[in-house]
Amino acid sequence: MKNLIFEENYISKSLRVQFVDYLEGLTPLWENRFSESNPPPKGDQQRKLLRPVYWLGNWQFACLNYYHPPRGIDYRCVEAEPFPDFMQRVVDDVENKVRNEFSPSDIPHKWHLNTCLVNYYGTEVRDNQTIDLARVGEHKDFEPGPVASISFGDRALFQFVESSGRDRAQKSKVILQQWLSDSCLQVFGGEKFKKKLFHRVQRVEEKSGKPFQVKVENFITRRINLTFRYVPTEHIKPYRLFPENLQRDVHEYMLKLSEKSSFFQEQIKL
Ligand SMILES: O=C(O)CCC(=O)C(=O)O
Repeated sequence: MKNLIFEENYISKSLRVQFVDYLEGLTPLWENRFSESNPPPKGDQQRKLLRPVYWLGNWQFACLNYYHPPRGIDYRCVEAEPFPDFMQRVVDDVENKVRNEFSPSDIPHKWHLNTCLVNYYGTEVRDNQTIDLARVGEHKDFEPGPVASISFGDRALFQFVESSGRDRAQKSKVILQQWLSDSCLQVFGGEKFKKKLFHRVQRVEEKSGKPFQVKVENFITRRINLTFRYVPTEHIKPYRLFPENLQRDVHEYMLKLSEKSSFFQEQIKL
């Protein structure tokens, strides 16, 4: 049984049009890492994330410190918009693949892909200069079970690595790498790829010359990646049930989202 799937051209041309229309229509947020209730630790400072993001299913705001079991589970996941129908059908197909191909011991009880992080990769334009921000440092995804990723746009060099930890003098060891191309599917799970190894995006090519029409000021998007994950539903709560200080921390973001989304307009009516 496997715990890694890679399929090129998984998304058909007509489905791709639906995805791109939908993704270009979203208004991603460029979040700050910290907030009033969660200030930067000593020696660190407030900063923007490396890229704009959008979440479906639940929004894991960076300043709420993301979903991080076993301890970081309460008040991390704010209920967000459901997947649109066309996307849910793709997700159903991916889940079937996983159930057919992965070992049952690598699929948690009740696992289903109910969360999606959309990452927008590209270049920031600041003071007439361009700054390439198209990468992700090594990390693990802590949501339980397999994670499925779908990519659009320029190719990205994705690597599974054995981390060198805090020893910056030493490089992490690349165990497996894969170019993630437009419309491909990648799924990873299990002890090795999900639990033991870290993963990262080393770089994104700049070849297609066809940036996406995404509504983020001063940012040119050349790749969009969606990662589908599972968060146990009892750990997802509507905004109105969050403690007041945490509501305050994310209120500006909720307001911004509600400008374009009737779902978030309802959520902020306390
Ligand atoms: O962009 C990608 O291919 C991977 C993104 C990723 O590592 C993540 O969202 O955790």
